[in-house]
Amino acid sequence: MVGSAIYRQLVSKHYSNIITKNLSELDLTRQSDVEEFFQKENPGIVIVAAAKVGGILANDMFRAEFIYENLMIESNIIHSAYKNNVQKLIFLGSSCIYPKLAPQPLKEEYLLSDYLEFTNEPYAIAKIAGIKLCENYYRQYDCNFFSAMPTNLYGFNDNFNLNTSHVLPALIRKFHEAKINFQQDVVVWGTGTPKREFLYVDDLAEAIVFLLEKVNAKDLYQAGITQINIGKGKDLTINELAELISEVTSFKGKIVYDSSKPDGTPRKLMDVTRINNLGWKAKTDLKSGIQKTYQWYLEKFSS
Ligand code: GFB
Repeated sequence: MVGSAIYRQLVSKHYSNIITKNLSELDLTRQSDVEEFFQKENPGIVIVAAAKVGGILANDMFRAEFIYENLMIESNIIHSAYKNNVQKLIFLGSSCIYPKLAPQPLKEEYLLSDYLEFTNEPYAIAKIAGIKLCENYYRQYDCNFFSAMPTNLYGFNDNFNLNTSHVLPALIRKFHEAKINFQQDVVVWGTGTPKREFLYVDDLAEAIVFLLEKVNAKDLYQAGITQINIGKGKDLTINELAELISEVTSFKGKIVYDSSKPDGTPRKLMDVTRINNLGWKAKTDLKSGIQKTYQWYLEKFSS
């Protein structure tokens, strides 16, 4: 989802020589394959969007895979980027790197100030290691490598598998299927009270190209931070999200909560003052982003 959105954004801004690889072409967990790829292609700029990702249940169930694969992917890419003199590298993570009970909104400075949330601790630890790789390759080798942390994302090419997806695509699918199958209710996990912030993936792609063009590693590290937040600066409860998706999909039944499923972090609202002050702001409002994503889902999956 993220890689293809960044690709679309680069193409729309007339960038050329864009190299992309999917998993079947290059397994980023294999060190020698990654080394060979860098030697052959010799990229000038690297954007690390590749990662093992998933929703709250996938993070909790596949804990070993989430920490192992993400550590391997980022270590292999960042070290090869250093060895091949890459001019700029942007590493992407997630808002779950911040402590579970950090003050809100989440400022960049709150990294490593307290304990992480249990369900996504393996993923968060791997992503924090990626941030620290970039920081320390800058400190020791002067590499122009830095990290950007998007909030929860959604949009075209999202994962709609109900066991592994994030909440927003899961609810689009659940409400749509409930409507076409004339079901009376839709089951939403947890209590509905946690708050989340959602960013449309094409807005994220625009932010990444903005950072690519305007920001360098030293700007962050000299300001005393190691990663820059990307978000909308607005959140809502899972209950409010469910009501909005129910409206967009025209589902007329009831919403039921399954409190046997985890809530995860109570709230993770990004403080986006820094990126806003640099001159970037998210454009897409949540309702129209959900409408576009639902339309894409219908074209892709609905007969
Ligand atoms: O999006 P989500 O899976 O991940 O869940 P996180 C967000 C909230 O939505 C949780 C609730 O409180 C879920 O219990 N929820 C309600 C649902 N219904 C559903 C449903 O049908 N499916 C899903 N998936 N959730 C992930 C992290 O956390 O967010 C990752 O685990 C990463 O590491 C990612 O940071 C962005 O927002 O809780």
